[in-house]
Amino acid sequence: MTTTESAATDENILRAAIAAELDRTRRRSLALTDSVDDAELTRQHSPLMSPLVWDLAHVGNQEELWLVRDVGGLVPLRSDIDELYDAFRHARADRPALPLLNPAEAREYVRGVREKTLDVLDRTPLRGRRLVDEGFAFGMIIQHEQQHDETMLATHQLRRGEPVLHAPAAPPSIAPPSAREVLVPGGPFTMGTDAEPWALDNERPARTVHVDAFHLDTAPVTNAAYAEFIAAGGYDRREWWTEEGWAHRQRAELRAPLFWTRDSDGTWWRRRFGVTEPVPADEPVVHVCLHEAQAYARSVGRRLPTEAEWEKAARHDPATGRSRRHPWGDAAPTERHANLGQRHLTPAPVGAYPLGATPAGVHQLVGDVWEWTSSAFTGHPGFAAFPYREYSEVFLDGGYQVLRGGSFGTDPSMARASFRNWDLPIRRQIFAGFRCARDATRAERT
Ligand code: AVJ
Ligand code: FE
Repeated sequence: MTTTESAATDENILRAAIAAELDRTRRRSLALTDSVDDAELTRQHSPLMSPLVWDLAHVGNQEELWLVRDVGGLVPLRSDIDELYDAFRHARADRPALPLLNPAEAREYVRGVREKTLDVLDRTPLRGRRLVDEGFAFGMIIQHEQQHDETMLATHQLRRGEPVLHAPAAPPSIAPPSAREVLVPGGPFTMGTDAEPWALDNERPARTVHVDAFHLDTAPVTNAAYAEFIAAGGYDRREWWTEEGWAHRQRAELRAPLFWTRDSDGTWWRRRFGVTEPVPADEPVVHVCLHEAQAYARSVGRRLPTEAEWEKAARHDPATGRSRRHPWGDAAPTERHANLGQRHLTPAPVGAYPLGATPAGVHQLVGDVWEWTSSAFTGHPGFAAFPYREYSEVFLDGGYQVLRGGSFGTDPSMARASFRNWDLPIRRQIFAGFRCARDATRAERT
């Protein structure tokens, strides 16, 4: 084969991979929306969330805007509905009152858009223009749909009624971490990325960041540990809360993680996708806000890691000095590395993924629960919005906090350890937990 022919072959392999990812993603969206009836699709299950039917048509609309119209240069299927599905025009709470596509229309719309997208994919060169280079725009739209799928999963968790989602139980703990924490030595590492083809704008550019030595917990904080915090009066000990956290704790009358209830003999129960069950002791705690995470950390004499600390622990390879894709290395995650992609409907117990640990022995950084960090969502130095300001830029320095690592509901297409998520410090409906860190002593720093 000539060089030109082999480049064409590579491009066709990439096209086939993109088509498969688009299809895999759409199956998830349809499973999340086919599992409830039309009344439940159009109802608002919580003022924090959109009706599921809005999310479905919105992912189709974003796909139409970027892939059909921008990349493909085709005429709109439905330019009349752009306004309805523009997340910045209508707050989530107001969306049920809009003249939205009904479930049958929304399904037909996303199907029609997808048909055009696949034509565009077939005839678009996947290089030459930054938007399409290495399939970026397709990767961006796949990740966008998967992010809404995780949001829809959170809507399912808020919904009342009989369970409609089913999945095998998460794997058991097979090799818990051998130590409670590890010392991450001080020094520089490469934060962010220039090399990941599907990395989003807020992960770029790569740059060198110095991180002082610190200790990081080898596992996220478990339900058992969190229940001890509650039993020790954690929600009433003002001294463990930040000022902002205490004000929120009072206002919102926080007393336990979202979805927890206590029965008369003191046992904690949780509601999970319509099933009420005892809180499992050794799973990472989930559905806590930043303020609860910070109060817990202070109660045990610790703190949350900064975003840079979290990323260094997850990516820096002291042997080569490189930052890797994942805590375990550069290989793509398998079901033995991390609890991702809604394969299970819970976080897995600590010790379920020894293969996914870092060489230093930090477990479950990726998957299970998003981890709150102590860092506000800001742009990396040199940040430039691409391809649109509304993905990241409008949220920078806007009071949002960074979460890292992905949850059991996060798709593997976002499992790279440079991926950044963000939300308001008070949010608890997302699948968020945390792990603790502490400063190294002076002696440990040298
Ligand atoms: C990255 C999860 C914070 O849901 O607000 C979806 C993702 N952006 N549509 C969000 C997003 C546009 C975003 N998060
Ligand atoms: Fe969106």
